[in-house]
Amino acid sequence: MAVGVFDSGLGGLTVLKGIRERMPNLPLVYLGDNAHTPYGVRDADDIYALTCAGVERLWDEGCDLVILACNTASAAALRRMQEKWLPSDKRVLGVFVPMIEALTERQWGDNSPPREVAVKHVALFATPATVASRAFQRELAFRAVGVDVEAQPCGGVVDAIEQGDEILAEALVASHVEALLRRMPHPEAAVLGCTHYPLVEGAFRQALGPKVAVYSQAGLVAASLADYLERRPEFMGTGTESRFLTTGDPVRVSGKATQFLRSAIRFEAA
Ligand code: DGN
Repeated sequence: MAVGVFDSGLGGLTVLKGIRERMPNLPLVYLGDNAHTPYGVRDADDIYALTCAGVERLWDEGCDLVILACNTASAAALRRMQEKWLPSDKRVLGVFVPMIEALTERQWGDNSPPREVAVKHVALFATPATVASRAFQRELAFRAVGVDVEAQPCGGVVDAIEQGDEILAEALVASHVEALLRRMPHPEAAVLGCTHYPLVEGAFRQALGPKVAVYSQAGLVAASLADYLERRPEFMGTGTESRFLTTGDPVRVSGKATQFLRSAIRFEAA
């Protein structure tokens, strides 16, 4: 048994890296749906069907707990999936809640009514599908009142990162940040709501300036998972080996992933 990590492609590797830094011996099985990436431009039903197929594949691998390391999939599919599989002994967790808990200074599982929080103006950067879903605002409203969210769909950034075109990715980030700051000149916090964005976090920070607190997911999701496993050790898994599966071409995906994380990774066919 291992913990499953699912993503539409390579972006979830930033979350996997965060988990490994925090829990180096936790066995993980990563599944990238590279055959169908990117999800960010698909409609919600399509994303739901692909995400269910990916998670079920990880269950076949013995992963009773799966992290959806993709905001687009979490936004379109997580709530529906959690409802569908609630009666089972399997669990699926997403990447929004840890970030929103950090933003609203809440402990995991604190279901008290929404309340005033310190942060009042939040800039959200995410894929067009995540922004269109309004899932971030919905989850935030369960926990906080009086927070103004300005969302920027960052078209093109994921593709530029996947193609390894750092210059284009950084130029797109700068123009998306500029567009958002025209609508909300002084956010106190910026949320990087896409698992690809830690790879261009420097460009976000530079364009936003030093006064904006940047919330990036890898560390937050890892901390939240560590906390969850402390309370639910039955999901911890056995052994220490991690595996990497892809619905795409394993040789091509291994090459890209190695470039992406700057450390050697070998994918197998899912
Ligand atoms: N990394 C994915 C996310 O967090 O939303 C987006 C990738 C994609 O499929 N566009």
